[in-house]
Order: sequence, then C-alpha cells, then structure tokens
Amino acid sequence: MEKLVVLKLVLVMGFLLAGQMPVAGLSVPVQEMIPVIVDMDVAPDDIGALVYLLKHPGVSVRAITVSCGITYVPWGVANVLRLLDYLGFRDIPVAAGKETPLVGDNAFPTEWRGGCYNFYGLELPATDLHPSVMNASELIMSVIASSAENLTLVTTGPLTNIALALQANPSIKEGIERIHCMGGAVTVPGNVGFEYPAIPNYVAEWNVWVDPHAAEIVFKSGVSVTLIPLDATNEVPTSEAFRTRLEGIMRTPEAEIVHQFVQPEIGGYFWDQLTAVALTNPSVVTFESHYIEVLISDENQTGWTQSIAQDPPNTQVAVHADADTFEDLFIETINYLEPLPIFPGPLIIVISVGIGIILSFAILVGYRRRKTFL
Ligand SMILES: [Ca+2]
Repeated sequence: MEKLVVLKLVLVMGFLLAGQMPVAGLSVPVQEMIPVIVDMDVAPDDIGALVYLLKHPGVSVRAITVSCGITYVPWGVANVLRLLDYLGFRDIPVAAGKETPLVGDNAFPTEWRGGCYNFYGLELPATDLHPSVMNASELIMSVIASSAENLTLVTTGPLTNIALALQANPSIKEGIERIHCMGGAVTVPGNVGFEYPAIPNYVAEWNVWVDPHAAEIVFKSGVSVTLIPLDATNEVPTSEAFRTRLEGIMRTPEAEIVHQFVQPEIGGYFWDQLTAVALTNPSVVTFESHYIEVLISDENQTGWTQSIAQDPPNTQVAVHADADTFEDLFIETINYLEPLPIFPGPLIIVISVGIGIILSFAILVGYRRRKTFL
C-alpha cells in the first residue's frame, strides 16, 4: 500500500514537472488543419487577420501575397516580411502582386495610403528576409501545384492576384478548396461613397470597387466562394470596450500588435479579422446561398456585388455576424500559448523524476514516523 502511494506520487511529480500537463489558460479548439494562401492589402485589419491565422493551431499559412489596395505593394511586402521575422515565421514565402487593377485605375484615396510608409506606427526591427523572386500570381500557382492538399485562398484585398492566377492557369482550380473572401455588399449599401463622397458610388465595397473585373473573374470561375461582405462586417464595429478587454489580457506579441492597431476613435470595423475567424469557426457568421454577379458597366455602380436569380448559387454569403462570439474567439486565439511539449527532453525527465523521488521519500519517512508515534 505504501509502495503504491509512493509510486503514484513519483509519477505525478514526474509528469507535472516534466511538462506533460498543458498550460492552464485560454482554450483554442484543435481541428483539422486548414492550409491557406493569404492574399491581402496589408492594412491594420489585414494584419489583425494575418496574426490570427498565424497563431491559430488549426491553420497552416503556406504563402502570403500582397495585392493592390490600401497599401503600395512594395511597402506592403516589406511590412509583411518584417512582421513574419518578428513573429518567427521566416519560412513563409511572400510575393508582390500587381500594383494596379486589371482594368482602369480605381484606387483607394491617396490620402489614406501613406500609413504603409511607417507600418501604421508599428515599430519592428529590420529584417534580412527577401520577397519571393516570383510575383504574386506565380507564387499562388506554384504553391497550389506543389501542394498535396487542396488549399483555401483567404483574400482580404482586391482580387487582382487571384484573377491573374486563374487566367494564367485555369487548371489550378482543381487545387483550390475555395476562395474565402472579404469583400462586397449584398443586402446592404456599399461603403465607397459613404466614406469618400468624391466617389459617388453607394453600392460597392472598396475591395471589389478597386478591381471589379478581377472580382467578376473569381465569381465566374466555378471555384467555391465564401464571401464575408459588409452585411456581416457591419455587425462587428471596433470599440473601446474591445480595446479595454484586450488590454486586460494581452500576453503575446500578436495580441500587442492587434491592440496597437485597434483605434475605435477613428471608427471602422473588424472587416478582415471577422473573415479570418469565419474561416476557422464558420458558425460565427450566418451564411445564405446566392448567385453573385459583379456589376461593371455603370460607373457609379461599378463593383456592386448583386445577388441575382440564377441556379445553382455560386457563393456562400455571410449576412450576419455574432459579435460576442467573434470577439471571444479572436481575443482567445491571438493570446494562444502553445502547450508545453508532450515529450520533454531526457534531462528534464531525469531532474523531474529525481525531485519526485526525493519528495516522495520525504513524505514516506514522515508517514512512518507518524505511524511509529501513534
Ligand atoms: Ca484589407
């Protein structure tokens, strides 16, 4: 009996000290790994989405490509490389995309685009990482071709690079699980004209408005599309309450970066962050099936993602979001700490078991003395 007690004590001490038990803390559900390529225009909300995807134990980021959009592409690439180096993801290839849309010259207002010059105030060390020698569409095609699994393309900027890849090599569709896209406004007004009245377009969302021809190619491609449009993102505004909550539990570099980028005083929504969370946890939004067609003929309505009566549907459209669940999942994941290793090193095992034996021996001696005394 005494020997059994001692044995149990030794084992428990050994396991605890050797790190077999997971660290107590926030729980992020482990699920089947989702391999992705991220194509983005490197605004603060894109960065929030990217660090979520990098941090999530169920997501494998295979490549990052920079689209035209709010960033100037070379600056977006440089900022992503510095971020990856800082967070320890030095092996993910990064490629520069096309600086302008497929057709025309739609672009975000110049006065909004300068933030990329200083990475929106985020101070990170310089890096010796370099971008891929391939451009964005070439890298997308290459990574898909060399992957044993189908990949999901997560897009949080204009769809220029994706369209170029689909045009250059339509057979890559076979290797695309789906395109998971932030963009469009289906049952709600757009945000272009409301945010920038010099462009009198009140039906389009910025990402689609910048390159509507690229969006048209994607929606007509036959690839499965999940769309996270303004319909859903309008329901997740940034807020002082979010920032305060995050402030209280920040414990990773990723959480600190997100905290720095959340600026409720200037308004805005968690556009790209909701898109990232909806990838790993689709139930955070409510989907409806639609056939989406992109309007490109009318200047003041170009980029309108219209739902038309056509079967079968080509898009799963997120029409609502659960703001509380989004916030919980996002904050938990960016704060996620890896469990301690399952198989600790031999030295740790020897030390831990040794301490366990000494403690158990001391307890056994104490027990015998107490027994003798009684
Ligand atoms: Ca974006």
